[in-house]
Amino acid sequence: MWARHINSIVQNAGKTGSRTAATLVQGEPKQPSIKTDIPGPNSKKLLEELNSINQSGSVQLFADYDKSIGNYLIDVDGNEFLDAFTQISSVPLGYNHPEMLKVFTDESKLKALVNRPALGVFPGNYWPSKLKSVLLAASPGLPNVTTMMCGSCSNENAYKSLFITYRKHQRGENVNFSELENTSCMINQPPGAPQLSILSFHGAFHGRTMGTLATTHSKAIHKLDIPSLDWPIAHFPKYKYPLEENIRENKAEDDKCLAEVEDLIEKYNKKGVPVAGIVIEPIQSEGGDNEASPEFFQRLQKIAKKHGAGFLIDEVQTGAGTTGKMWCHEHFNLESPPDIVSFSKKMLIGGFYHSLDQRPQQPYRIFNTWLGDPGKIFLLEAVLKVVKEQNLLNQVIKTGAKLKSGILALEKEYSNLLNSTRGRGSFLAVNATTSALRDDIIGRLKKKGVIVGSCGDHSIRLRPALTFQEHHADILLDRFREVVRETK
Ligand code: PSZ
Repeated sequence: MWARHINSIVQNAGKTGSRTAATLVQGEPKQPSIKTDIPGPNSKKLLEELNSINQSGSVQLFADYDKSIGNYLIDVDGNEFLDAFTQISSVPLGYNHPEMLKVFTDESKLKALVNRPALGVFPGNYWPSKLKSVLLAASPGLPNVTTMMCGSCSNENAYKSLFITYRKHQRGENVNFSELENTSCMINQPPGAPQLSILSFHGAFHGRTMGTLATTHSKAIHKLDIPSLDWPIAHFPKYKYPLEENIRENKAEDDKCLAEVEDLIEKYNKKGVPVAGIVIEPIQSEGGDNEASPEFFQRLQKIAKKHGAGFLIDEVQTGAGTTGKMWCHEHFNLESPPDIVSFSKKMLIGGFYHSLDQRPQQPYRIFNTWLGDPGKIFLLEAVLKVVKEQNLLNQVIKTGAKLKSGILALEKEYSNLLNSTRGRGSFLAVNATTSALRDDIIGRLKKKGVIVGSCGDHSIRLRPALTFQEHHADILLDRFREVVRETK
C-alpha cells in the first residue's frame, strides 16, 4: 500500500509540470499563497496538543509533508510558502523530490532502512562500497570518513578524535596505556582523562551536546544552567561592509584575532590545558553569518600546525554545495586539507572526514550503536546524482548572484534599514538596523508567503535548497522589497 502510494507520487510528480515552466522540481505552485493567519487554525489546534506533551514554544506552524513540493512548504491550513530557510538549511533538493521518493521503491534499499544495523559491528554488504561511491566521492581531500547521527554528534566525536590524536603524538612510539591511565580515566582524573582543550570562537555554533556546547557561543539560552569547560575562546573577525571599501581595516581585524589565537594557545599551554584542536565554521552561521577571509583561514591553519593542534572545519551548515562549492572551505585555498571536516544537514547523514593521522589505532574509541543510518546514505546518493546531473552548484552560483545583487540594491535604496549584504552562493545574509526590525521583516515576509531565517542579533539569512532558481529569487526579492517599502 505504502509502496503504491510512493509510486503514484513519483509518477505524478513528472506529470504536473504544466503548472510551472523550466523548473528543476516539477509540480510547484507558481507563487506563494496565504489563506489564513499564521499560524492558522489547524496549526494552532495541533500546537495546543503538542504543547501538552512537551515544550513546543519554538514551533512556527505544522507542515503538510504530503503536499509540500520543491521549494514550497505547504502547511496544514493550506498556506503555500516559498521556503528560503529549508528546515534550518537542511533540505538539499526541496520537498518530495521524485528521485528521493524513488529510493525506497527499491526493495533492497527499503530493507537496509528497515533492518537498521549497528554499523560499527554488523554493517551490510553494501556499506564499504556506498561509503566510497557516495561519501568519499564528495570528500574535500581527506581519505577516511566516519558516519554519525547529527551535527552535534559529529563534532562531539571529532573532538574526541582530536584529543586521541594529540595524546598519540605525545606518547610517540609508546602505544601502550599505563595502569595509572587506565584507572584514573575511570574516575575522570588525569593522566587517563587529561586536561586538554579545544579552541573555539565567540559567536560559534557547533552543537548542543556537552562537549560541543562548550564551544558554542551564539546565544546564552543554549548554555544557561549547563556545566561547561574552561576552554579558550578567541574573537572571530568582525568585518566592515562592503568588503572592497574596507580592506585595510578588515585585514587589521584578521591580524588582531589571529594574534589572540596565538596568545590563548600559549596561555592555555602554560596553564596545563594544552590546545589539542581548533574548531571553526567557514562562515559563522547561528552567530550571524560572520565571514572571515581566505587569508584568515590560511593563517589559522598554519598556527594550528605550528602548535600541534588539529584543525577542524565545521561544515555542518555551509557544506553540500550551498556556497557554490561542495565545501565552503574550498573557497579558501588552504595549503592542505584540514585534519577534520564535519558535516550533517543537507548531507542528510552526519559524520566527519578525517586524515589517517586522526584515525584511532584501536577500535571502539569513536563508536556508538547506529553510527548513522544506511537509509540516509541511499538518499544522499540520489541527491548527489541530481546535483551532478543538473549541475546544481552552477545553479546555486547563478541564483545566489541574482539574490545577492537584488538584496544589495535594496540595501542601497534603504540604507536606513538594511546593511552588510554578504555571503557566498545562495548562503546569504543582510543586517537590519535593529533586532526588532529584523524580526518584524521576517514576520511580515512570512505573512506574504516567504520563509527566511534569522541569525545573530540582527541578521536575516537565506538558506534555500540547491534547486532554488532565478524565478524563485524574483519572487523572494519582490516580496522583500514590498516588506521593506511598507516599513514604517
Ligand atoms: O538551535 C539549534 O539547535 C540550531 S539552529 C541551527 C543549528 C542548530 N545548526 C546546527 C549546527 C551548525 O549550524 C553547525 C555549524 N555545527 C553544528 C550544528 C549542530 O548540528 P545538529 O543540530 O544536527 O546537532
